[in-house]
Amino acid sequence: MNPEKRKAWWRESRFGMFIHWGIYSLLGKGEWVMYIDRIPVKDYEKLAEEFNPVRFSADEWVKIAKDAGMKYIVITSKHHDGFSMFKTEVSSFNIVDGTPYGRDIMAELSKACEREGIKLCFYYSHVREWRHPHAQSIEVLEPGLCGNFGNFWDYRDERSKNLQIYLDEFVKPQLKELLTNYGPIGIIWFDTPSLIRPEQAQEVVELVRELQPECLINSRVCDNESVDYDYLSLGDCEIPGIPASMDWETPMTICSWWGYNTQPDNKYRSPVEIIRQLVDIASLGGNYLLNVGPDPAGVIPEEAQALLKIMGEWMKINGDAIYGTKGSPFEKQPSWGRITWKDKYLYLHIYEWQKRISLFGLKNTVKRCRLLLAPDCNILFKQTNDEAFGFSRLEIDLPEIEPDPYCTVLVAEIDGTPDIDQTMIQDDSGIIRLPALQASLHRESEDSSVKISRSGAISDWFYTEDWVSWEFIVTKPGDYDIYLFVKSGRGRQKWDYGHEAEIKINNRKLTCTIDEDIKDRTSDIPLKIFAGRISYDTALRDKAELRALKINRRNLKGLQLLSLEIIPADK
Ligand code: JFZ
Repeated sequence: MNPEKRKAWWRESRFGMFIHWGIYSLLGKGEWVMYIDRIPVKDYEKLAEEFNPVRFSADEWVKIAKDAGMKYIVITSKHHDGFSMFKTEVSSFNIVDGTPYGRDIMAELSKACEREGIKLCFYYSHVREWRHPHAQSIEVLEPGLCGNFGNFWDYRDERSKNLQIYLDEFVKPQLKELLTNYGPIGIIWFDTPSLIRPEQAQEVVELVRELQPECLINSRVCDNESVDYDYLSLGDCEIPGIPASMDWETPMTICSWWGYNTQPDNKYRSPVEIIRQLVDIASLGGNYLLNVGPDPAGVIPEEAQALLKIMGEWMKINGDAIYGTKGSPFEKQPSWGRITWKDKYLYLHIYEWQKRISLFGLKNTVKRCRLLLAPDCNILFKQTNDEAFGFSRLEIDLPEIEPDPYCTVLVAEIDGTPDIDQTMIQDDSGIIRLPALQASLHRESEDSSVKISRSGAISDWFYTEDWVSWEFIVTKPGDYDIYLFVKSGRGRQKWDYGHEAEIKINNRKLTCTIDEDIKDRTSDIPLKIFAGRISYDTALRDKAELRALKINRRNLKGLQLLSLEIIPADK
């Protein structure tokens, strides 16, 4: 099966529902409760005797997903607790044989999804499990540091665990059932591969390919790149800082937890947050898999339903700007919002409504512009070419209407595939943001490993021989303050600081120290380091060169630069 063909429906979908549901919902403390409370298997399995979700309705869940604009559903068929949410011959610890409910919800979901044209997909925890004595537990967290995320309270002797037994006796027979008994499956969404060996994982992949060649497999099947998969699952709730060159998906919670949680600290996201997450991710070329955690009765919590209803209302008007689109053709996102595109249409997702927006570097001719929420509204725009610097500018006058409270989409029809001059030009905000992603990396150390990480920061910058530079156009003379934005640690995550930097810009040389009182730093908000003030007397092309005079790397993080910013002194 051609991987491109296999992924076509998934790329078109862009937006799916994740569902974490299991007997753990009875305790209202999320899907890790068995591990966190070290509940012995013999006690945990008693939960199944209480599980009777009489209010479950497959039709209702599928309608909620479809009305929200979601095109696929990934539901936990078996999570780390080892309870199977489907009829299985492998273990009686399952929803049909092991609970008073006795119904196979996956069979009901399969029929409802088929009726409504929604792809049914299964999450499956194939390595980490707390019930089976041979499931994996030790995990390598980083060089020299391991974590034990298996059941070490019932099964203390790690040496007696044999993952192959678990894979052969439990996992593979269950995958056969999941890929035989429920019709066409869109994805097997593997999770937490821990220490499964590549050859073991490849056998699992081959089994899926053999049973359903069109079924997608995500990257969490194995941590080793040699094993075949179809797309990258980012870290939980991870939104990258860079457009990815491969297919990827962000799994996102709609509140603080994946599984049903009644704790007071469980907070739901806002409508603007989830809508802009969807747009941010689509503008980077990814899929958004938004999770709900149904309660023990089988009901999706009201707060989640309310958010999904708002999302659906937005998608009804703006879905064209998401489905089947590609990430922004502009390397630099505009200050007013995000961009997606498909065919001959650029979709301008406007977060900050204003009188006029500009777009620089578009070489295409724009034929017409219209608002998705008001297609008949006449939109005035003009395209000019700057004589001095030769860059093109599209200016669009935004009408005096009530914009969408979350994101207003304007579609610009152009004369073909986007053709962009990626030169960095000062935009209407006056700020010139030079992202690491668009820097020229000068790797002049023979041990250089400097690169751009998924977060969009320069990473592995350990040697002062390496340096970075940008070229850009200043259109507005004036005084500007120069800042470095540097990625730092969050909570217990370590980072490095105390670096010395030198910036050459506008024939000036500025220096600064990248430091911070580490003990107080708990958020991952970037460090904003002032380097100095410069003046531009005229519009010009300029170049910024950033060198490190000193780099600390005690935590093997080095200088993690996110951007250099040239900010009008009066801002
Ligand atoms: C795993 C599960 O442990 C969790 O319960 C949930 O199902 C989530 C979707 O997946 O948790 C992870 C897995 C991977 C990362 C973080 C949490 N990661 O790669 O950062």
